[in-house]
Amino acid sequence: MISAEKIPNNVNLSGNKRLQRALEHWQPKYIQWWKDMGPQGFQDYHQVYVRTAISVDPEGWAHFEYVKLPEYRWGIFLADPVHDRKIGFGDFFGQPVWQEVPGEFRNQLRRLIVTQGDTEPASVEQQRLLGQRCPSMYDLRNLFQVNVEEGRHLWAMVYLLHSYFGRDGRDEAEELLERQSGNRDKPRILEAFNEPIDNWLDFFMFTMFTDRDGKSQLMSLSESSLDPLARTTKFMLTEEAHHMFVGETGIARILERTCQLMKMAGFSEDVRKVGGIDIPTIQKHLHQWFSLSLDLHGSEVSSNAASYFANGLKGRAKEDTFDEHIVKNACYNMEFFEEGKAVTKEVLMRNAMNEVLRDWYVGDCAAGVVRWNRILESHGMSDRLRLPDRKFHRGIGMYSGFHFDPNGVPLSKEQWEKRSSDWLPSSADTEYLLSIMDKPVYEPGKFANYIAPPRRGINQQPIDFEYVRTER
Ligand code: BYC
Repeated sequence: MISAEKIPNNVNLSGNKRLQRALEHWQPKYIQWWKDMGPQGFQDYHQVYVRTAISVDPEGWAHFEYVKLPEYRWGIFLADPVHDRKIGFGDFFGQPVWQEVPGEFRNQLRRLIVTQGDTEPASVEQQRLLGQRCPSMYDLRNLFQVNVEEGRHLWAMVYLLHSYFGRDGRDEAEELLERQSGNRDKPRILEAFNEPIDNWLDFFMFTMFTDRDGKSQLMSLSESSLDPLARTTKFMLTEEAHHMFVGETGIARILERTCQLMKMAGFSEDVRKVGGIDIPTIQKHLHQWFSLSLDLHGSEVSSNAASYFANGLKGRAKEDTFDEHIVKNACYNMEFFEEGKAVTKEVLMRNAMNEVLRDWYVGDCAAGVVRWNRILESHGMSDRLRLPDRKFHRGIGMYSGFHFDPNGVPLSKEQWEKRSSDWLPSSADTEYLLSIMDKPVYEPGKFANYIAPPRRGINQQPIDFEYVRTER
């Protein structure tokens, strides 16, 4: 039975028979999907110290308890309404926001919501084997926290589909559980969500860079004229922040440990000899996940993006910080690549909205890399991590048919094939990473050799707290 106890919510679920009926049908399929495709080996006998959102106020969304993963209370929450909210951009600027889906934008909105929704279960699927290679109980708990919240983000999108898109929405909600990350016949919609994540370096890079695309996309959807979409995505952002924390501090702790091991090994030694992760390998994984996440912002010149903006469906991150919100005639200077050369041309700003959001995203990533480099600096290391040029290793958009090195220098196909394993993880790198992660560390307070402990525990608990306990 569907109840507010089982499904914490602030959408008056108990008074909404239509939504209850739709969820009663969908929820058992979701639980089955979670058991089949969620964290493997941690469904039946483990209790995890996780945060559950039970309301949107500061105390409510950070409620901690031990939970068996399939019994997590996936809830439905919208950020508080803004009184008298008006459309903040596009052709309908200044008009009241919509509480229902306008018929003419139904397909576009459904597509945006489905695309967003598809990424959430995809990431859980990508990460389902990681628990068996965890570097500590603290990290294991963080992985599961991220996983259950991605599950909740799927619920958030399914709530919108069930409430505002009738039969089509219900069908889409089912399909969200049918596509599978990496499946040849029914893959997930966006490319980065079909890539395997089988080691923890990939996981931390993913939560740093790909979850940050989640942040930029959710920020732009939280500007939407469809008020329930805006309020749903706004609340999702509070949870997204923790995911990026997991990624950023995960890499920071690996860097910390790498520096310690380098010193122990006498600086010139290969840190792999003492079981650490060398900086070139970290840089390669950064290249991989940053470039895949750049792709997630779509093509540089996009009529889809122009139309989303014009119709008020998807705005810019922090739309209210811009001076002008209609953006009809403004232009964007974009770097094209023609006949082997970079050429700057003006593009109508509305058509460049994917690139505008990508600019915001690159800035946010760059700030994180500066923080990582402070760790290297504090250990007296001369190595630095850096973001590659945005033309590097692109699979979507106008650079995708060409090859560039991490500095953005054009390369022939042959040059690229010769050198790409210097810049992107090779099978030997993956093999090495799996070799140092082959045994999970389940003892409270113990950490794998390649990663330093965190500065503090979760929810003011000690670092050696039993974050995941086993039922016998
Ligand atoms: N892979 O004009 P274009 C998150 C398709 S992450 C494959 O370039 P548009 C999370 C596109 O569909 C955030 N295909 O693209 C993070 C289109 O197809 P059609 C997820 C791609 O529409 C971690 C064609 O190429 N949220 O939350 O402007 C863990 C040309 O379209 C890709 C969203 O994405 C790709 N990467 O923009 C968990 C927000 N990129 O029309 C969760 C919703 C493009 O030719 N989505 N294509 O059939 C959107 O706003 C837009 O769909 C996109 C693409 C920004 C993704």
